Amino acid sequence: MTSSILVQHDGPLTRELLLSPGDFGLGRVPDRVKPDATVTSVCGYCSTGCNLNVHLRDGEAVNLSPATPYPVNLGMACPKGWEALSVLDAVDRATTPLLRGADGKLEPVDWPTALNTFCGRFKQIQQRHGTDSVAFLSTGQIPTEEMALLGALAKFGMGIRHGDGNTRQCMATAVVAYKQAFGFDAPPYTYADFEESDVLVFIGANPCLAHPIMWERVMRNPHSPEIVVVDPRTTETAMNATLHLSLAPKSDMALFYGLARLLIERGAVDEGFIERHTNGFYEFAQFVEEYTLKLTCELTGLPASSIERFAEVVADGGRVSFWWTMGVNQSHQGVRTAQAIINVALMTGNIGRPGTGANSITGQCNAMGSRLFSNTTNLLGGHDFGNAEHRQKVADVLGIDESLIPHEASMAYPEIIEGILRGKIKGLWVVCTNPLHSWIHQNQCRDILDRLDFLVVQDMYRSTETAQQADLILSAAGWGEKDGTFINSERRIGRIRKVKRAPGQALADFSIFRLIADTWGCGEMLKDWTSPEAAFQILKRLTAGQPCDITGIRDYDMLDECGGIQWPHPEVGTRKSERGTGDSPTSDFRVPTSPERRLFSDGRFYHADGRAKFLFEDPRPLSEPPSEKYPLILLTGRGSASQWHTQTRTSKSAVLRKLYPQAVYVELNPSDARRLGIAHHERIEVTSQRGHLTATAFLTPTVQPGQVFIPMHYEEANRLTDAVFDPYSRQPSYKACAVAVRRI
Ligand SMILES: Nc1nc2c(c(=O)[nH]1)N[C@H]1C(S)=C(S)[C@@H](COP(=O)(O)OP(=O)(O)OC[C@H]3O[C@@H](n4cnc5c(=O)[nH]c(N)nc54)[C@H](O)[C@@H]3O)O[C@H]1N2
Ligand SMILES: Nc1nc2c(c(=O)[nH]1)N[C@H]1C(S)=C(S)[C@@H](COP(=O)(O)OP(=O)(O)OC[C@H]3O[C@@H](n4cnc5c(=O)[nH]c(N)nc54)[C@H](O)[C@@H]3O)O[C@H]1N2
Ligand code: SF4
Ligand SMILES: [Mo]
Repeated sequence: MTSSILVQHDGPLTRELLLSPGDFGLGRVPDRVKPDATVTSVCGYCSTGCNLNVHLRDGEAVNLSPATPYPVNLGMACPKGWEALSVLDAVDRATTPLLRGADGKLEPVDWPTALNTFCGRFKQIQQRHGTDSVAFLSTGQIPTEEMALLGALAKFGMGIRHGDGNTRQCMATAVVAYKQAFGFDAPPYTYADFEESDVLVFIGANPCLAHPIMWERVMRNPHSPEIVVVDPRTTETAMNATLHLSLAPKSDMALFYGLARLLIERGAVDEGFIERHTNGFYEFAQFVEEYTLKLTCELTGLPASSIERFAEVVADGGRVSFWWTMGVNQSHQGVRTAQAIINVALMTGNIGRPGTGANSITGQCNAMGSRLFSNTTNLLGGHDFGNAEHRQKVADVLGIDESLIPHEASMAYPEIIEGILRGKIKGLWVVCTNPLHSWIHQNQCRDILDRLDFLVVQDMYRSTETAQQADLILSAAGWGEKDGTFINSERRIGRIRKVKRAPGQALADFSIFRLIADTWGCGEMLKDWTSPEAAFQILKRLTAGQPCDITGIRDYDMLDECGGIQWPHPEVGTRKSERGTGDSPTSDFRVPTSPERRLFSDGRFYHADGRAKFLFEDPRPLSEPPSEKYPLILLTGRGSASQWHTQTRTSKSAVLRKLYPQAVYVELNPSDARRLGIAHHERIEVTSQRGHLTATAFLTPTVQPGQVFIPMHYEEANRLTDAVFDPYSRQPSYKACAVAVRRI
């Protein structure tokens, strides 16, 4: 059955828009699947990318269980994955579009009204203030096909030049660090490396609760590995470490420079690898001379014995892998910190071999998809907006005029926010992210978004902090209610499936983008993007010849057959049609040689000369050091394995809700509490220069004296944080600002 809706387009003209079968209908069951069968789908929360068996009755999902043969999770899932279906039925789902009326209330409207209002208001703003006065903010949590369609529609169809994603809050640092060091944004590892390492070093990462199934893979490592955890807090992960380096916040750069110096001193460097495959080592070696053990101890607050032991473990340990996440990326000097880690992996030759690597773990289910295909910082397919050849190639594949492609990347998220403050941006379209909870320095952010002439929020729920402030809410289907692919942390492309009907008139983001294209008047340009799978075929062609080449993936079914496929996977040989022989039609699409593949096994990096670069710089002091008035350092991050970000989804599961505290709490060291006269579970106030919150005190020795920790899942956390950014990646430094705590 094909549904259709009528849309008023440009005044009197009435157009009929076709939606793909199943948009309003029953969950689409693949033709060959029985209505009571089981289908698979990759989990829609974290970047681990576990595969789930979804059990159907009459074509609709009734339950799920972790998939066993999949090379990622091997039959395991964490609580969020197990509960993925239950969050879809919440009462606060946006079941129709909602428009703010003259009385200031959000009222349900039909899709034609919503689409006409969307296009009418944004066009009006562009006419009055220029095309750049409308921007978008997107996400790492929708399928690649959807984010690519959004990027193409907004930038080539609607003339929007500025759009960025919540991946700026998360991954921008790793992207820039890799691009500068390796020549392309390329996390090199495969999850088998967790099991093959002799030494695993986790820096600013708490996989025990943020990536529980990756952590399960570590627990399966048969080599009794040394596990080094670099984190100011004694996290769940640190409790499982053989060595915990509880350093001063944001002193990681100094630690890794000091480590590099010790390794050079001991002769624990791989001269052959450095000589053949890198540039800049000798300058780097000279630079780190200054980082004596004494200075490193001063800068990190660590005892000499710990740092020496760290060097010993890395030097003598065999295969060493380095894994970092938000403790590194979210920093005023994140890029150089990530590169301080990369430098140590390069100089010890710990890259390209099993059990090694300088490995940034991604966060969201499709962070990697957004890095390559969101058309924000990179032109579609990991291309460069500034490169004329790249623009022509993309234009040719899409069948559009090259002049439609901007010559520069977008403004980054913080510049978009600043653009609103300065009155340059008047219209904002927010897709699948919740900035009024997650963006830094919340009070300022709220005030800034208030200045917009028109705010559109496209979300599954109408109750999010940002949706509540919107002028128009577009009701979106979520994970489980639509088709597409995600790219996980080890570059594995996996398939997600529609297994449930979206509530009411909620539509897949893909369908919403297509309807907007038609209403805007640029539908013709995107006419080949007829379905997620058709879009996937376009994306494949865009990657030809790129480091992320996936032209060798035949179609969605091949992803299922192979247990997901890691990029790169280029097509081999020439096409059958060109050869004109009777070869088997699938011979161009060979199965990957191994289900687990890592990059750089030949030592060749993506810079023109094939070499990786050592990059380094003097560390800079904390942007807001503790003071007399604000004597404590606030750390923020994930609070439990059962809470996801701003909790719009996980708070809807009765099972998950039982697994974490419902109201905001603050972890405080008992010695600080004693000094401040604060008892366990007492109400306290936390204040920074920018705002305050009241919370329950949770006394624990897992935070150091002089530090407090607040999970980011509570809306209050970002009232305190400071709008400070890494200069290269523009990623916010969420994890260090000065606060004061007092009893109420
Ligand atoms: N349950 C759950 N899982 C998630 C998410 C979630 O919301 N909930 N979110 C997903 C996403 S998008 C992401 S990005 C990842 C994040 O995954 P992680 O980065 O592992 O999680 P965080 O808790 O944000 O930060 C990790 C650690 O950094 C430490 N840290 C703070 N400052 C410093 C410092 O200066 N140096 C060092 N070395 N460490 C520091 C913190 O104490 C914290 O323990 O998790 C993903 N997985
Ligand atoms: N203080 C502090 N702040 C932080 C962090 C920190 O460590 N400390 N971490 C930062 C990091 S790493 C991240 S990634 C961000 C995350 O910040 P956000 O992206 O703001 O967090 P989410 O709650 O994941 O928001 C996703 C939104 O999309 C909606 N949604 C889910 N699925 C779909 C879909 O398929 N379609 C549509 N249209 N909508 C959908 C959800 O309901 C939700 O409202 O937070 C950042 N903020
Ligand atoms: S570890 Fe991540 S991908 Fe796996 S089930 Fe949990 S949330 Fe989903
Ligand atoms: Mo993230």
